[in-house]
Amino acid sequence: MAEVYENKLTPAQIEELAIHCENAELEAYEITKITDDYPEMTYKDAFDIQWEIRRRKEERGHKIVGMKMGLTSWAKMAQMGVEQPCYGFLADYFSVPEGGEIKHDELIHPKIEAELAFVLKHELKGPGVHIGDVLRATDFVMPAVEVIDSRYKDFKFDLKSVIADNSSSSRFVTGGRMADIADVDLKNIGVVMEINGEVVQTGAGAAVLGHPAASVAMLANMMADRGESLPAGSFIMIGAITAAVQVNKGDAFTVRYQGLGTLSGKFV
Ligand code: 0L1
Ligand code: MG
Repeated sequence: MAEVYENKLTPAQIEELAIHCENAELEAYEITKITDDYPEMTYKDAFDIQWEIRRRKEERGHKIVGMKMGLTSWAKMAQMGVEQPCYGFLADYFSVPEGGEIKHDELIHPKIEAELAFVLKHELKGPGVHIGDVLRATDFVMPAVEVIDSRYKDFKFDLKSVIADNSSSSRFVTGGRMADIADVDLKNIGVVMEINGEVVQTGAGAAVLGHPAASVAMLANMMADRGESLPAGSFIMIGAITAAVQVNKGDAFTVRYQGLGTLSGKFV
């Protein structure tokens, strides 16, 4: 796709849009989707904006502690009206301890998603990475819950706007039991999400691109478009197994993962 390699925005516009999207994240206010004002922008522009946000955070001393895939289920792509998955990065301050509190006021309109995370023991470098490569390179898998918080008003966006907004990344919780992939039936693993003690979502691993490892392979191949790879030790969230569920101040959640324990947290 030529749009992955071409810019229509200038470096100054990319920097300005990175500041625009990042300020909305840091100060928790809504913006309209940026393609409304820049309809000509390409996928390359969108990823350049995301990578500029990442550079700005690193410049301020933050560490990038992982990557996430988003929109990896066909149901979610259809629901959000987009045509392919996307990726984003995870900064150190996105991480919330297991059982911890998430400050609702720091976010705009958060939703939670039940996910899994892969941790690599070998580098994955695309193009051409497939599920077999991912399984061979995986050290262990573990449960993860993502808190997404699109900066766009009413979660109304298109794929380019989402990519520029770091794929709605905001917080994540991980923990539970780490497991060797040989001990987990990744396609069939069941998850049950409860909010305030009520079951609100259930799902199975295959909801993510047919197999959770396919999501990691896709990430490695997408990053190869920029000459980037996933080094050994990378922490990668694969995208939602369940639909995203809106959460309010005071809500407590528990996500049960078949054979891998539970993750919980509270919005305060
Ligand atoms: O799947 C996800 O992690 C969400 C990606 C961005 C789209 C959204 O905010 O729903
Ligand atoms: Mg997600």
